Parts: sequence; structure tokens; C-alpha cells
Amino acid sequence: MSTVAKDPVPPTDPGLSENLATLESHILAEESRYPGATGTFTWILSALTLSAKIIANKIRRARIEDVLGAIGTVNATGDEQQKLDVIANETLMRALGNRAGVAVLASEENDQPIILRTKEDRPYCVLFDPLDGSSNLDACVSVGTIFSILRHDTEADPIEKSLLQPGVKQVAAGYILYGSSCVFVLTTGHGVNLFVLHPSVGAFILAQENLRIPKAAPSYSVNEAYRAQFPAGYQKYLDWVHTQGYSSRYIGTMVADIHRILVQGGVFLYPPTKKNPSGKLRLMYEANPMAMIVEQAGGKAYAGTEPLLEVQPEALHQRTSVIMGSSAEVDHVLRHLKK
Ligand code: FBP
Repeated sequence: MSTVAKDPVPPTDPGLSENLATLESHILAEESRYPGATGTFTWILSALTLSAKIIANKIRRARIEDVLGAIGTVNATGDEQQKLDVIANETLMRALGNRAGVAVLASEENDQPIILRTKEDRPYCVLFDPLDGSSNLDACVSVGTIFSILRHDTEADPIEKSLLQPGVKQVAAGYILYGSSCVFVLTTGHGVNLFVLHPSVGAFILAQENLRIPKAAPSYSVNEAYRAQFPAGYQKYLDWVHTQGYSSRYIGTMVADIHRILVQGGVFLYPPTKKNPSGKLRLMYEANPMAMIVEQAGGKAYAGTEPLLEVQPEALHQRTSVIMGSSAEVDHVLRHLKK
């Protein structure tokens, strides 16, 4: 009788035994795509993964450590700042701020961009929303960090103008979702990859490569409380969708709503309203990075009837209307807007 067990050492942690590719090792492997790569980009991403782990930790312990609630100030676009907005912003600023290769940093929480180093060879600009959906934190609803990476335009004058590049110019974009699990979703322009934070290992493990958004799915996501304020085309779409047996899902955290759509399909809309005639969401560090992710996964993204990634930015904190998700579902919305 053979004494050797079929599987001598049953894996105590299945995820671990089968797949040990981390975000860092994946990016290092990707680097081989770029003969002239200097490692600067990988270095910047490691600042984002470090920040994500620190912020995830803070969020999980938020109520115990009393870091929930507002601090009584408003940010660059007039939104009430939560304590964790400031903590997340400081964490990202410090981690990215000391990374060589970062020329300019811009955040939803800072009026002005932070100019760091512009003399370096081929530096980058990093724009981010430190904690998207932070008004949901007290209710333990998922929140996220969104980031966009651009090449610094060394000819730009003034330097701040280097940030005002259309979404198509992004070299990378992604988000971290602090939800039932902490996921890091990233594109560098070659498809979308999903990494999950392994709580006991403390590393983002590659969980899904080349994620593809379903072409169609009967699900729409919009704050219908503002319906009466939407332009006529959006109201016609909602009339139509209510006759098509669709389900409605709206978390109120853009990162969480878009992540669900990336995995299950559907469409997310934030139309213009009377309160926000050009839309509520910020173009540079909310809409553009999420649009790059959605389009890299096979979906579509529009600002009204204009391809979102082709919008020429005028200001760092400018807002935009948003339609993004499964290509067939976005087409249904556009059909009603063009009617
Ligand atoms: P911030 O929390 O980063 O300001 O984000 C804005 C946001 O919370 C999005 O995440 C979300 O999609 C939207 O606003 C919800 O807005 P509303 O409450 O008007 O539906």
C-alpha cells in the first residue's frame, strides 16, 4: 500500500498555492514591453499599492479609532471633507511625493496641483481622488481611490497646464475598491487586470487577467431622485428602460457602481442636473481614469454624446456628465439622447 498521500501537503490557503503573481511582479514583467523602461513607473505604482494597504487598514478600523465623520472643512469643489478624505489624501501625497519621476501631483482634496520635480528625465503626473464616495463611509458602504497617470509635458507653460491632457493621453489608470474584499484594478493600455489584497500575505495577488466587461446586461445605475432635472434625452431613456424589464442598482459610490458593471455588465449614468449643469463627477481624476478602464475592458464611455476620453480639459477640477459601461447598454442611452 503506497504511503504517499495523493496530495502530500494539502494547501492550507488555496489562493496562495495556485497563484503567486503579485501586482509588483506583474508590472515588472510588463516592463519588458518597454525597452527604454527605467523602472520609474513601477516605482510610482508601488507607492499606490502601499497607500492602498494603509488606507484599507484605516477604513477597516475607522469606527474603532474614531476616524469617521466630517472635519468641518470643504474641498476644492465644495464637498464636505471627511476625516478619512484627509488621511487618505495625506497618505497618497506622502507616498507619491517621495517617488522619483513624479513631477506633478493633483488631488480632489487640493485646490492647486503640487509641483515637485520637473527637471527629471520623462517624469509623470499623477492625479487622484483619494476617497471616492467618502460620504458613504459612516454607513460602511464601499468606497474607493481612483488614479490617473499622465506623462508630464515638459513644454507646458505654466507647468500646471501639463495636467490638462485629454483622457486618451493617460498612460495608466486604475482604482482601489475598499469593499467586501480590497481590489486593485489597473490598466496600462493593454487590457485590464484585477488584483486582490491577500489579508494574511499583505500583497495584491493577481486574481483576473484581461478582464472583459459583458457586452450587454439589463441593469442601469443612476440617481433617479434627480430624474426631473435630467435633460429630455435621459428621461426618454429612463421611460424606455422601465419597459424593458431592467433592474436598477445604485450604490452612490462611483467606483463601486462601475466595478459591479465591469464584472456583471450594465450602464452607469450621472447626467447634467440643475445643481450640476455640466454633471457632478470630476473629469480628470474620476471620469477619465474610470473611462480608460471601461474602454480597455471592451466597454464604452461618453460625456453626453461626446467620447469621454476625447474631451479637452479646461480646468483641473472641472466636472462632466458621464455615461459608461457595457457597449450595447451605452448605445441604448446614446440612441435616446440623439433622438
Ligand atoms: P466624491 O465622494 O469623491 O466627491 O464622489 C462623488 C460621488 O460620491 C460618486 O462616488 C458617486 O457616484 C456620486 O458622487 C453620488 O452622487 P449623488 O449622491 O448625487 O448620487
